[in-house]
Amino acid sequence: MNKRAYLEDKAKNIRILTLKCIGNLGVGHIGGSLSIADALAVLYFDKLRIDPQEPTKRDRDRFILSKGHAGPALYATLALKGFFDVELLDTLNKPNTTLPSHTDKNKTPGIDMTTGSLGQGFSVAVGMALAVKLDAADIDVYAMVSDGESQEGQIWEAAMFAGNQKLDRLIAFTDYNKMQIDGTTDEINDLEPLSDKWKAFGWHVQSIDGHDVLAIDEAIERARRTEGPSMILLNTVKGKGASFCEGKTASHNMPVTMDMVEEALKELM
Ligand SMILES: Cc1ncc(C[n+]2csc(CCOP(=O)(O)OP(=O)(O)O)c2C)c(N)n1
Ligand SMILES: [Mg+2]
Repeated sequence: MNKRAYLEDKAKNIRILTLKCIGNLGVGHIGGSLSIADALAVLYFDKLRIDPQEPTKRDRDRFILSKGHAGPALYATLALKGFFDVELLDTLNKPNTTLPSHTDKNKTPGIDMTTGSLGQGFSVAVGMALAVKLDAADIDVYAMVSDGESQEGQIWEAAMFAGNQKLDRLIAFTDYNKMQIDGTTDEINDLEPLSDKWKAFGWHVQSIDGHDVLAIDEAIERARRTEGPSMILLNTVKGKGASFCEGKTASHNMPVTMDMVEEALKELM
């Protein structure tokens, strides 16, 4: 199997498990989970130097899901990678689960930061990348930010600091699905010109198709070669891969029945 087919297969399986676990619960952040499946596939099945047997190893790459509400997609990825059994996904957000709807580093092996309060995870990623620089450690720090989240002032405080500190080992993504809770980002608080904003804060910026696994792969390699922090704008579609929610603002946090999941699985297969 070539690299594209391998990574696309991983992304498909991330989508399948994400749909199943949210369908099993009956409600969830399906839109923003499906939009990052391709980036998660590339990160976890090609880039991150991590060991599912040793999730807290000091010298490992870090991934911070700053848009913590997309926890289900990351749990699906971690299960596929072998951090825990796939069956555990059925406990998503149920009483006493180790898989809360928003990611929690104290509950789930493989989660590098507790997130959910938008803006905060990205600041932690910047702090980690500063520590990496001070220690001259061989660690890459990745962060996934969402577009609605990018309206938080905290994002830009951290962006300014990362640019000024020239944090080479920091690679961030924006899941640019152009939708947030109440509508589209352009009607609520437009981010454009987003590339220029990140450049002005001292970041190397790329804007790519966020559903093209090889484009994501190549963008990460370019980001690793460049000096200073890197932002990769992933042009995505909210709810990508399941027609009941694809491209719909209502997909943000919606009821999902097993019938809807069955239909979506047929489309994906
Ligand atoms: C500080 C903070 N304010 C509000 C919320 C509630 N909230 C959860 S997701 C979300 C916005 C979702 O839009 P976006 O950031 O674009 O996420 P995505 O489209 O990737 O799902 C909001 C306002 C929150 N989690 N944290
Ligand atoms: Mg969004």
